[in-house]
Amino acid sequence: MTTTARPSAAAAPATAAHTAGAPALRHDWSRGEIQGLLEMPLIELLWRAQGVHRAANPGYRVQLASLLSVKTGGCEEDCAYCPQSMHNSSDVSGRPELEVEPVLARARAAQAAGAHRFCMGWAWRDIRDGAPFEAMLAMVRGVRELGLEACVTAGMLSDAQAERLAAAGLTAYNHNLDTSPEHYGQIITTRTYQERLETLARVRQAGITLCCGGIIGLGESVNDRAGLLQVLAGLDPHPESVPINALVAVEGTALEQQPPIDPLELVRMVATARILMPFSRVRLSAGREQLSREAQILCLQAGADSIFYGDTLLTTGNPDVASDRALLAAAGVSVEMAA
Ligand code: SAM
Ligand code: DTB
Ligand code: SF4
Repeated sequence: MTTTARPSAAAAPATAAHTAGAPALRHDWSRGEIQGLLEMPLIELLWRAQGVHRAANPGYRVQLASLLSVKTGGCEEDCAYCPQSMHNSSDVSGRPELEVEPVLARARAAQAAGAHRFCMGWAWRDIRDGAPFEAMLAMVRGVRELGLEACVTAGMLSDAQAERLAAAGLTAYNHNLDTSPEHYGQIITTRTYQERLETLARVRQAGITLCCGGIIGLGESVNDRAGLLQVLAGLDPHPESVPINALVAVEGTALEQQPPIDPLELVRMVATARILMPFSRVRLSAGREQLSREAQILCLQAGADSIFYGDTLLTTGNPDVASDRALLAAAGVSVEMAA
C-alpha cells in the first residue's frame, strides 16, 4: 500500500471548481438546512453522504491516528465532560509529564503498528513558554522525522508559539469547538467560544492544518448539533480534520450521568459532516468502545475516513489494535501508510 496524495481542504476549492461533478464547497449553510440533513430519513441521508464521499474521496483510505497524553490531568479549565479537569473529581493528578525520548518511543511503536498520524495531548488551558514547550517542539520534530504526521492538542496558544510549532513541522493542531455557541456555556465557563475561534485563526495563520470538531451526547439538542456543524463548515477553508466524538461519560465528571447516545445519531452526525465538508477528514473519535462493529462500519460508509488507533485515547479506553484491524478487514477498506 502506498501513501495517497489527498487534496487538502485548503487546496480543494480550486480543484473542485475545475472538476466536473465534484461536490460543491460551501461555507454558507444555514442552520435550518443542516438540521434538515441531520433529521432526514436515515437511508436518504446515507445516500447523499455516500455520493459526496465517493466523488470527493475516490481513493478512499482510512487514516489511523494514535494518541498519547504527554501531560495528564490537573487542567484549570472546567470542561464538564473532561476527566482531566481540576473541577471534576475524576481528575488524575500526579502523573509525571512524559519526556521527549519515551514519547518518541511510543511514536515509533504506533508507526510499527500501522499509524499514519501521531497525536500528542497536553491538559493545559494554554501553552506557556519554557522547558515543556521546548520539549513539545522536540517531540514534533522527532515525530516528523519518522515520516508520521504530527498533531498537537494543548489548548490556546500565541502567534509566536504557533509559528514555532509550524517551523518544527507540525502537521495539525487539534482544538475543538465541542458544541454550538448556545450550548457551550452549559459545558465550559472558563474560556469563551470566541477565544476558541481566535485560537483556530492563529493556527491557520501560521500555516498549520486544523483539526477541529466536537462531541455529541452532552445534553445538546439537534439544533445545537446543527449549530456546531454550521460554525465548522463556515470556516474557510474547512478544517482539514473534523473529529466527531461521542461523550465518554467518565465517573466523577459533571456529565457522568448523561445517557449514552443512540449510535445512529453518531452516524447522522458523520454523514452530515461529510456532506458539509466533502474534502475534510471526518474522524470517528471518542466513544467507539461503546459502538458495535456494524455501527462503526455504518459510520465509515457515511463518510468517516479516520479513526483513533491504539488501546487508549488520552485517559479512557479505545478498541485494541487487533480488533480495529479485524474491523477494517471486515469492512474491506485500506489504510493510509506512512512515507
Ligand atoms: N486541553 C486541550 C484542549 O482542550 O484543547 C487538549 C486536550 S482535550 C482532552 C481534547 C478534546 O478531547 C476536547 O476538546 C474534547 O472535545 C475531547 N474530549 C475530552 N474529554 C472527552 C470525553 N470524556 N468524551 C469525549 N470527548 C472528550
Ligand atoms: C478529539 O477530538 N478527541 C481526542 C483528541 N481530539 C485529542 C480526545 C478524546 C478524549 C477522550 C477522553 C479521554 O480519553 O480522556
Ligand atoms: Fe483541560 Fe482540554 Fe480537558 Fe478542557 S478538555 S479540561 S481544556 S484538558
